[in-house]
Amino acid sequence: MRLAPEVAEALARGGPVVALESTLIAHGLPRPRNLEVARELEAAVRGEGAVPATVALVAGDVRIGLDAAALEIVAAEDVAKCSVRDLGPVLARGGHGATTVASTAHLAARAGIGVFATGGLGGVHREASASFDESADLATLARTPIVVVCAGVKSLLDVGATLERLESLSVTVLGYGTDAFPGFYLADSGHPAPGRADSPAEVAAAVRAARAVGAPGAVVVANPLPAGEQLDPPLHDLVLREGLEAARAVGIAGKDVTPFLLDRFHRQTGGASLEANVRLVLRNAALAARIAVALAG
Ligand code: PSU
Ligand code: MN
Repeated sequence: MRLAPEVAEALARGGPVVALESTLIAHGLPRPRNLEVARELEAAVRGEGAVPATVALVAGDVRIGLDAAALEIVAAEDVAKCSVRDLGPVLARGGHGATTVASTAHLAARAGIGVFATGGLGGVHREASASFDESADLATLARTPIVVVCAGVKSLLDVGATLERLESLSVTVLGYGTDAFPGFYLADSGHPAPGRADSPAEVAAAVRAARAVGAPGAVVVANPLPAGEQLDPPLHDLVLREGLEAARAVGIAGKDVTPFLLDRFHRQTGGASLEANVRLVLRNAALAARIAVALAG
């Protein structure tokens, strides 16, 4: 694992560090906006007094904190989407890889980082009872002690089933300033949040208490977009229904489903979903930094 000097220095003094994932950059956002957003995410973390550590595989190395050249590789090239099971083979052949929530959380925790920001978690896909398609994000969070700030789970998933699996897997889930579990592009998924916290200090207190009793997994902080900044709900529902039909019609399956539907959303909403996606990840990065500061204090 190669830690950027700034990240290594912050961890050595117990300072606040926020991990950021790279699948969101490589496969969740269109070029060239993705590179701008990657830089804006790092700036949002710095703006709240923490050090950003974007995680990726670059030429066969695990990198925790990317320099400008490495960030450009992740944003510009056709890098593989790597979950935890893909790390070994991609590293062994000296390849590049974009890390998902699962692999970013795993690697960040190993590096000693306690807080991670993303857009939306992976989860249980619709029709998973037939396809068995459930993101490795869930099982990984069950055994990875890290705080994950997200805007809920991506609305293209079965949100209710994902919340049930998070419960079975003993993953703590807190709505941030809300009793409603957020719906990624939408402020409210229609499901209640299992728990609630209203400040970074409250999140930090819950995390410390969970660690003190040996709870092994992640604490998910679900941070909603304000209602005024969400995607128009009827437009969302229409584009989602059409997108799910299109994915089925052209035979998109497995790890290609999420990038296919996100890209389709961005095109079918005239960029409105892209703007909502960018806003929510930036808000999550800033909140994650405030939580990291609270935990370090
Ligand atoms: N959040 C976003 N955009 C994304 C993702 C999250 O705003 O592209 C990525 C994350 O890396 C997550 C992955 O781990 O989607 C889930 O993919 P799958 O459903 O194939 O497990
Ligand atoms: Mn999957």
